[in-house]
Amino acid sequence: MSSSTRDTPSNERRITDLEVIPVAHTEPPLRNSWGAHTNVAARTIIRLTTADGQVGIGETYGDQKIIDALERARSLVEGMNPHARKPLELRLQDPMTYGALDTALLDVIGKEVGEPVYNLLGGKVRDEVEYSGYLFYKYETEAPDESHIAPHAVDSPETMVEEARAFVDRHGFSTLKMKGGVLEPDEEVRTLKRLADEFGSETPFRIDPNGAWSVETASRVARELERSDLRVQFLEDPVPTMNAHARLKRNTPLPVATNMFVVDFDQIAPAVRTDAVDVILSDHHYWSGLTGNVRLDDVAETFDLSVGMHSNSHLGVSMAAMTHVAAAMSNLQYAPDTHYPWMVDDVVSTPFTFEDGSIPVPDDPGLGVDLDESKLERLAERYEETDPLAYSDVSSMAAEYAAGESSVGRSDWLPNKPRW
Ligand code: GKR
Ligand code: MG
Repeated sequence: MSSSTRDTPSNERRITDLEVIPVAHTEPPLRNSWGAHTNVAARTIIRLTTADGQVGIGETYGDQKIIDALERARSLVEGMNPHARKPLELRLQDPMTYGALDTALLDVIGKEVGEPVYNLLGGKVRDEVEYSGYLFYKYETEAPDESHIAPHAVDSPETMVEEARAFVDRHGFSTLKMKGGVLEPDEEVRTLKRLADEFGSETPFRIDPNGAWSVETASRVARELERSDLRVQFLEDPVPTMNAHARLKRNTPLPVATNMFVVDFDQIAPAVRTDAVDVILSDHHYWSGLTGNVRLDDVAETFDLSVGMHSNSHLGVSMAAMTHVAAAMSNLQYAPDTHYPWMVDDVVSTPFTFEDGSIPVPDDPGLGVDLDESKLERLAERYEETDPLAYSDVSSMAAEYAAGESSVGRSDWLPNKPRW
């Protein structure tokens, strides 16, 4: 079979301009098993323009590596037909770089054909996307204003219940995920039990220690949770490796989810072969964009695996992208995660609000969100002025600790795993 790289003749529809715009936004000092979020963090906004003036936007991580990769992709993107996504994916050979462009290309196409992005992904199977309320232990927030939720330190079961109450009252979440791997495992179990006392044991819970526990510790925690009346949806990355998950799964009937050891299509086969996972957490930022996420949804279903959705700190463009793709994923069985309620800055004209913990799927053509030029400019200037650490690069969180550069800096910090 001969292959062709001829994608389309239409010149006015071609991409003429790729803008890669790093921005800096404020973050609360959320804690995890690597360290804590920095006060100012980086993201990258992608803007594509076609010869006839159509604009498409995307958002991705903010580290120098992705910025450089997007800059290197410029010669492939400028001049391309926005519909020719597969050849671009093949030429890039990099799911993360492609993922950033895929969202912006689908936004262009959606506006061109007058369809919301979910319809380009096969159509929506839900009208609104329920998100989980993502709870974190945290340090005290510096200079909070009324938009900050839980500004005080959250470092005990009691303070976590206060945080969760504020979260649920403000956004209406009915599924709760707690970031673990911060306090002693028994203290984190005690926190989950206190949350169940507060919100009812029928509330679905998840805990995600990001691989901070050994198989032995995780097995003990799992037994404790099985004995409780907590409704545990899954244990998320309780242990550090695929092999450790396979061992853990022999010790517990609780489902196991991951966004750490199955992060690429190549890793699905070994995970299935070793029975290491029940739920793969998708993420369009690194699973080859929205297109790749729908592919993952189908592949996972073939192997009787469930799908959820992972998040990192993100702004409104990613919120829109996540909502469109979640609407189109028929095998998505768990409320996706989002860091969005923790964010105080945004780049979109109309930031999203949760209704009973859900976001209605936007029906306008494309992603259905626009950039607010003045907000974008302000956050882009801030990036230039502050040279923020990119949150996606987890080593930067550890580095922040090591350098002791922030108010939470600790020079003795080593995020080695398992920790307990
Ligand atoms: O934002 O601190 C955080 C999370 O721990 C993040 O690093 C993870 O990528 O949320 C993520 C997860 O589910 O593992
Ligand atoms: Mg996780």
